[in-house]
Amino acid sequence: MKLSKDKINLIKKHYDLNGYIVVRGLFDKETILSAEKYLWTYIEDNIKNFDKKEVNFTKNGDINSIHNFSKWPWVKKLRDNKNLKKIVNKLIGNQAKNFGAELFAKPAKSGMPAPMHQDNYYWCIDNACALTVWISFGASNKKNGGIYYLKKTHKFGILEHKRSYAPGSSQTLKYQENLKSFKKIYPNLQAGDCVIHHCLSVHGSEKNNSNIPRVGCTLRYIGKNSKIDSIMKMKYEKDLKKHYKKIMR
Ligand SMILES: O=C(O)CCC(=O)C(=O)O
Repeated sequence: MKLSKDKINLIKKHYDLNGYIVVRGLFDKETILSAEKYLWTYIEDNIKNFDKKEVNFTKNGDINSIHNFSKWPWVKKLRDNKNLKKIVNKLIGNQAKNFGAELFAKPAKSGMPAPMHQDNYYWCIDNACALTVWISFGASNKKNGGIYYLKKTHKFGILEHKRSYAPGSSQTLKYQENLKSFKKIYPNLQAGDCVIHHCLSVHGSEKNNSNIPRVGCTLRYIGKNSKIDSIMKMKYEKDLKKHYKKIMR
């Protein structure tokens, strides 16, 4: 179904206001089912080709996340969704460029948390003109470690972070007590729904203690004129080295 101009304008209005927006049924369930069916065989066939640092396992040895997942052929198919293209270009405000893809597989019972953070602390985009489309492959909610947001925090600029030593999420907000007055909002998602968040929106996710896996894949975008800020990146990479030194011992 083609999204109307009015609907896209409304999506932008809510995204600008809150720093994230849920888009229900952006992908039909059959598409997501086909993608997920192929996902696990693709991982099995390619596990040796991934950079070790990019793959995180739970204590049970199941895959929790893969941080450079752009080569999965379904990434291109998902990106080609016409409604998605229109929304992303509208939200970014100029022609959007691809900026990678990730898998957050968060298995039942053992799926690991993503500590509270802002994506741009990792990405280091100079004008913070960047976003993530988090696509749900099944149920994602508070019970199974669904992603949460602190509303309107994208308006604060970049906040201080510190090393978290959490596998797959090396950084977390340094002064979380300052954000205690913000309620965590857990979007309740089904297969094919997605949530789009600004790269400065504070967000995270908790452990998956439930019996239901919480699988999602992200598509990331930056503005046509956005660049990586080399000073921000140098600082981040210095921290990242220390993170790996500790967790890969
Ligand atoms: O899927 C998750 O649990 C975390 C995802 C996340 O932090 C992100 O997409 O930036």
